[in-house]
Amino acid sequence: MFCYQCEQTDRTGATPGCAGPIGNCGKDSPTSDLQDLLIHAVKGISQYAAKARALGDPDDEAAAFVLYALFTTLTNVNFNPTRFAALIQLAVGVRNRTRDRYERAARAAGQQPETLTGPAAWAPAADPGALVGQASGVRVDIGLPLVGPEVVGLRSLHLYALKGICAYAHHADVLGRRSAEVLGGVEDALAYLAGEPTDPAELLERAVGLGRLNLAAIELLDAANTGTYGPQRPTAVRTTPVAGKAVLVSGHDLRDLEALLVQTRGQGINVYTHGEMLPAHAYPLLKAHPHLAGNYGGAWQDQQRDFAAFPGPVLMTSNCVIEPHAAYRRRIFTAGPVGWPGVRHLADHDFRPLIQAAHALPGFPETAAEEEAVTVGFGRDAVLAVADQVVHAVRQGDIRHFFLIGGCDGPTPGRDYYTDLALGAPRDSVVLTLGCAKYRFNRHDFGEIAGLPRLLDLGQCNDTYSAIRIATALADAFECDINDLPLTLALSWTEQKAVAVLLTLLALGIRDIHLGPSLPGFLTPALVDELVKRFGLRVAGDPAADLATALERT
Ligand code: FS2
Ligand code: SF4
Repeated sequence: MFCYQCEQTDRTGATPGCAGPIGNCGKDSPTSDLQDLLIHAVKGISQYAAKARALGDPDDEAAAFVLYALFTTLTNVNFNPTRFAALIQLAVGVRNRTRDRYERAARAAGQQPETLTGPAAWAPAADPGALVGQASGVRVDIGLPLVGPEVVGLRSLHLYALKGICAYAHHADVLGRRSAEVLGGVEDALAYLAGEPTDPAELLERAVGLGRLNLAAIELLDAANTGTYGPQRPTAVRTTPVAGKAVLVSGHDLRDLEALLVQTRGQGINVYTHGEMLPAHAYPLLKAHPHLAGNYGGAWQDQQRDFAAFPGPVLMTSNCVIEPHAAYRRRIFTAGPVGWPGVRHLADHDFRPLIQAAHALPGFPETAAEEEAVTVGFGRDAVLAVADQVVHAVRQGDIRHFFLIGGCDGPTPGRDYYTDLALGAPRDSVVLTLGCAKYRFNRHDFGEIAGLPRLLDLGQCNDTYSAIRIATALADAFECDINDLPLTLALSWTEQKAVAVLLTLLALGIRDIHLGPSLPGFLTPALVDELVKRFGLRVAGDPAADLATALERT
C-alpha cells in the first residue's frame, strides 16, 4: 500500500506516506490496494462516460456510481476489503455498459468509436490475491521515478479534491439533486487523470478549475439540504440525555437521519446526534421530530469513548469511522459508503435491525444533571437575515474582526491551534465555525456581541457554501474585495473534502488562508512555495502570533 491522502499520514520516513501493513487511520494494506484499484476502475468508467456525455448521451446512473465509489475511498469511510472487491466488479460492469453506450452514441453520430486504453481496458483478476497484486501498477505514486514528486503530488491533489467533490455531490444525490455540470466535471477530471498527465503548469491550472467544480458541488448540496429540510435556524440543542431508549447517529448524511427519525416515530426511542450530525438539529423539518432529542459526545476522534458509553445502538452514516471497540462492536451499524469488517451494514435506509437493538438495550436512566445546551444553526439564511445588524456593528467599531475556523478535527496535538485561536480572539471579534474542528471549544461561553452570539456555527464541513455566501455578502455590503474584509480564514484539514474546499477558496481568489495543523504530505516543498507565492497560503503557526498578524489588518 501507499497512501498519503490525509493529514494523519505517516511522517516518520524520509517522505510522507502510510506504506503498510496498516495506515495511521487503521486502513490495512489489502484495503488500501483495493481502494486504488476501485479508483482505477472508475477512471475507466469516466473515460467512456465523458465521451458519451460529449456526444449528448450521458449516463447519470454511471456518474452517480462514480460519486459513491470515490466517496468510499475517503479517509475514515470504509475499511472493508470485501466491499471493495465487490465494488470493483460492479465498476467493471458499469464501465462495460458505459463503453457500449458510448459506442452506440458514436455510431449514431456517424463516428467510428474509439477503443480506449489504460483504465478503460483494465481487466480485474478473478483470484482475490492476484487482484490485490494488480494494485502495484495503479497506486497514486505510480510513475514517480519518471515524472518526479511534483507531478505525482499534483495528480494526487486532483484525485483527492475529486474525492471531496464526489462526497459532497453524493450527499446531494441521495436528496435527489444532480447537476450535469458536476457529474460531467467529475468524469472529465477522472478521464484526464486516466491519461497520466505530466505537465505541472496544466495540472495546477486544472486544480484551480476543480475548485470551481467543487463550488458547484457545494452549492448543489446547500440547495439539497435547505430545499429538503428548510434553511437552518438558530437552535439550542440539548446535550444532557433524557431518560429512555436511545439511538446515536453520526456522520453527515441527513437523509439517513430523516429515515431513521421516520422509522422510530412513536416507538419510544430518542434519537441523538454525534459529531458532524449536530447541525441537523437546525433544519426545521428534522427538528420537527420531537424524538430528535439532543446531541451526545464530541468530535469523531472521541467516538471510541462516546460510543462505548452510549446505552443504545450507533449508526455511522459517513466519515469518520474508527475501529469499533469490543464494547460496542455488536451494536454499531454502518450505512451508505461506510464499512468496517464484521460490522452490520444497513442498506436502503432499512434500519429495522438497529431499531430492534435500541429496544433491547437499556437506554438512558433518569438523571438529575442540570440541562445543558449548545447553539447551532447560523447557516447563510440565518446570518444574512441579520446582515444589516452585523454591518452596522462593524461600521460602529463594535465588531473588529471575524475569524472563520473551518474544517476537520483530528487526534493530533497541533489541533489545539484552532482552540487557541478561538479562545484568544478578542472580545470585539466574531468566531464563525464550520465542520468538526469546533468541538474542542463550542461549549465555551463566548458571550455576545452587538446583540448576537459571538460564536456562530455555520454547520457541517458540508456547509462551506454558507461561509462563501456570507463572506461574499459582507464584501458586497462594504463594497470591497473579500480579501479586504476584516476576516481571517483558518482551515483545519484532515481529509479530502478539505482539499476540495481549499481549491475552491483559491479559485475564488481568497488569499492568506491559514492551513494546518500541517501541510498535505502530497504537496512537495516546491508546490507549497508555488501556492504561497500565488495565493498567499499560510501554514498555521503560533496562534498568538497569527492572531496578532490578523488583527493588524483591522
Ligand atoms: Fe470531520 Fe471527519 Fe466533516 Fe471530515 S467528521 S474530519 O471527515 O467530514 O470534517
Ligand atoms: Fe494514512 Fe490517511 Fe491514508 Fe489512512 S487515509 S492510510 S492515515 S494517509
